[in-house]
Amino acid sequence: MASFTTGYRLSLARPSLTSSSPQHLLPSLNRPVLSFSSTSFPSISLVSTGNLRSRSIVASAAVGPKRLLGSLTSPQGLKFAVVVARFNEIVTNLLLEGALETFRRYSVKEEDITVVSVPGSFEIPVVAQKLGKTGAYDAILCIGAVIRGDTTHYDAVANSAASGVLSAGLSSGVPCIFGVLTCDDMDQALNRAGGKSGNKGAEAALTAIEMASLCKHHLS
Ligand code: INI
Repeated sequence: MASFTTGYRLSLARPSLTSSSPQHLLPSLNRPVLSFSSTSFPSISLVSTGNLRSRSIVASAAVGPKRLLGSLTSPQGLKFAVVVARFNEIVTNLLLEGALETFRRYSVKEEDITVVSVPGSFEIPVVAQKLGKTGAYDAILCIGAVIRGDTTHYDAVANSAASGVLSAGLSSGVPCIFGVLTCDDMDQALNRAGGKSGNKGAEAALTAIEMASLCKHHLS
């Protein structure tokens, strides 16, 4: 039985389970902090008990469903494209910096990253789809900033970007990650681009690594 200070109690029946990346960088503590290096890991069942503060997750071999989880710690060989909009580039440059810094921190090599620039967020989906269909990338990270301002253009651009990025992923079969901010004003955008609300570009890069790993190592 191994105990984690997060409040998870985890019993491992086989030593092939390894703890994953730093926990503060995991998307949610409600997810088990495990990663699997190959598809040969044993079936596990996760049983959640207790309240949120003392949640207990028990993993045991040979019972229950196989769980697939992308790894943040072994990005070797994964290739990424980043499609970044120049509209509101004071914001999108910061998001891009955050994403590239995260890729660096998680040992993604520079030569495995291609950055493609487009005029605005509306143009992101078609390029993401084309990049996905080349088969050269394991995930496409889409970065933009749509800021409401005074015009109704906002809704059209924001909705098109969101549904377009979704359909680019579905039609190409390559995860297309939505790193497009949709904000009421520039202050809010800057807060989410490295200000007090963190950097959404960095968060989206983590999502890209996890999804690329999941799809390449477990779903292809
Ligand atoms: N593009 C953005 O990325 N963000 C915006 O806030 C924005 N606004 O508000 O107009 C925006 N418009 C441009 C759009 O993405 C296209 O480039 C343009 O419509 C040409 O297709």
